[in-house]
Amino acid sequence: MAEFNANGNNNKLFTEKNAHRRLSPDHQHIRFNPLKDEWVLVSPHRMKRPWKGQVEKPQETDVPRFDPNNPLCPGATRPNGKVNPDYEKTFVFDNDFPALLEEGPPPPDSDNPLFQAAPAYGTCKVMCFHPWSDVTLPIMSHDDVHSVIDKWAEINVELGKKYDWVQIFENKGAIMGCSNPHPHCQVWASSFLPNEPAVKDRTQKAYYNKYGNPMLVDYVKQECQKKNEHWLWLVPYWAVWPYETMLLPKRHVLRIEDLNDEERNALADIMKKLLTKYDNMFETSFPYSMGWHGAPTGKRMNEDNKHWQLHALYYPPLLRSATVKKFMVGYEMLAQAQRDLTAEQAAEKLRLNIKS
Ligand code: H2U
Repeated sequence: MAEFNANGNNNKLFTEKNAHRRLSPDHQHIRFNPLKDEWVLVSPHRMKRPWKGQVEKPQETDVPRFDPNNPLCPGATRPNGKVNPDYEKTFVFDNDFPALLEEGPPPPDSDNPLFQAAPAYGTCKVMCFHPWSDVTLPIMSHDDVHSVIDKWAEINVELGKKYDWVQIFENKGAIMGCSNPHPHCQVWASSFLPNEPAVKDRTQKAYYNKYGNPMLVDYVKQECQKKNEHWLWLVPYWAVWPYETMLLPKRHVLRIEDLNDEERNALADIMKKLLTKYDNMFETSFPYSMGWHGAPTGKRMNEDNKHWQLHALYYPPLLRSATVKKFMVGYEMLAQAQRDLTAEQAAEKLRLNIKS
């Protein structure tokens, strides 16, 4: 299948800059995601069809600033009897219902290729962004968002000493399975590299070995615009979710803790801007799952990881309005991901804040 237009020269990777812009915005095609080594079917003509499918409930809007019964609030007692401190910025605690534990018996060895299991150890944390339940990142102050970024970096260092992968992620909105409206994210650290980063480790390494540059650093150069000196926010060429976006440092950065203060400030700025754009898109507190991917940690910390580039991913589920979501079912489950509007159309709508 079509590969990159590579000519083998590290400094002239692509024979025609922005050739992808010549893709028809009206006709179906498949696009390659080099990070995940998979294809997405793009069918922009489907945007014309009328919507007769499921309509979701509107987002919860009347969240009280403080609810003593909300286990994420300052001073609240969690179901296990632990009392939260009266925190004023961020607050991190051990998840009371963790998916990964630090210890446990390993599964039995098996020489049968059809029945393979391996030990899995780890720890899960919950991180509250702010003491108030009625705020979200885009409406928090720049300083408070900066504190969140600093805390993300700190956790990555702390858990990265022991674990090979530290997954920082935020589920926002009930539609994304978020169980609590209080602004928070989760951190799951594991003794193993989960599937998504394992594939990205392989693809980025292969690209580096072939072209001599980190894949996403080359991608930044191709897509770069000047608005933010340190960060690039874009709908990736290979996006699957309608308004999926990626946030990339313009400099080659391996992990979140490697960001300098200027880059953290610029990140707080761009996060507030992009999340405001999301909220304005369908005039709702925009739901999404987001997370950070950077070079592995733990025993992989001292390996050669220069093929990695730090990036954040935003996967919002909405398609047409605050209440019409994209379903990843049917063809997506059985064949491959499919999207309607093109990545370029989605980017234009986000840029101009036009509803579809
Ligand atoms: P969501 O980000 O998907 O809403 O998850 C919130 C997490 O908070 C969830 O993993 C944890 C849940 O286990 N939690 C606690 O650890 N203690 C509580 O008292 C409430 C929720």
